Amino acid sequence: MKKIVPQVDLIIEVLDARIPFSSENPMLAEIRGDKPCIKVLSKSDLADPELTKQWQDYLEQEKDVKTIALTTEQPEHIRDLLDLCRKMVPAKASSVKNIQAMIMGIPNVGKSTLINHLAGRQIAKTGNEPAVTKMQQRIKLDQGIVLLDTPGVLWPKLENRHGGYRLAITGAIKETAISNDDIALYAVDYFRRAYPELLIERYQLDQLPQDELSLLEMIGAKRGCLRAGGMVDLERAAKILLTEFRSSTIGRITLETPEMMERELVEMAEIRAEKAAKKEARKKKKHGSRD
Ligand SMILES: Nc1nc2c(ncn2[C@@H]2O[C@H](COP(=O)(O)OP(=O)(O)O)[C@@H](O)[C@H]2O)c(=O)[nH]1
Ligand SMILES: [Mg+2]
Repeated sequence: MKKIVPQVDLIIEVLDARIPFSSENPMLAEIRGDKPCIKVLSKSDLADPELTKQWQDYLEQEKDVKTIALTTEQPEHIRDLLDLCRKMVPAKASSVKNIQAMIMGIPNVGKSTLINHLAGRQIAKTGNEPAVTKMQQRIKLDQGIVLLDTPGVLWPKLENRHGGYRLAITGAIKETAISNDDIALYAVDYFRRAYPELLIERYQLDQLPQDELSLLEMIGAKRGCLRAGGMVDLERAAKILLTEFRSSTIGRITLETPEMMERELVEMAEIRAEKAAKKEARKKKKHGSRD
């Protein structure tokens, strides 16, 4: 990516509107330098519209960044992205020169679907499987825009445990060390606090229990996920909850807000500082014992 950036006029980063923070490339700000950037909030039909608006305002505070929320539910708006590309590169806006745009995003974020809509034909394979796009390719679009498609790569946000959970909840990561039950428990705990009314409505609950385990059990019981002896089958309850979140059957839900992002960035910085301090202390100790 570092090699390609100098050759392009513009960078298009495709983010999942439900997790604009956890699906972003944490290195992008550094890599792009002063190249203009469009952040596409994809699958916006699944996300909370109010929060999508909040995210757009927030992300556009960064210099040379514009955003656009898109969804395949409104394909007629997808090509607005091409107009925005031209606007973002004023030097070439009124010229016949091509605009070279690099497009990037984690697997499963909807990048191939977007490219196919922009091109008006089937170019990239789509699928609900991470990493379908493997090769880099150049795609010529209308309005003199050339897309440089890069393979979808997932940059591990190991530092932020919340990011791992949220990527797993949306299905962006399939093979994870976290069990389905834990993912669903994390999800239901967030829904309980952020979208209580959606849970009550969807699962016909009278009230919400205070802890996530009781809540997931209650949902499982409502759905008849019972094992012999009347115990709730948590694994099945977890599957139902995650499937219904991913299809937005529970409702339009966004898993993180700009405030949450800022808080977590502070936490991450603190953890990093703590680690560095410990390392320093160890070094000193080692050095000291040698003297
Ligand atoms: N609900 C919804 N699903 C979408 C949208 N765009 C893509 N998808 C689905 O997301 C999955 C991944 O899409 P794909 O384009 O292959 O993602 P890529 O890995 O980033 O290239 C597919 O099942 C698509 O049908 C959208 O706007 N809304
Ligand atoms: Mg793809």
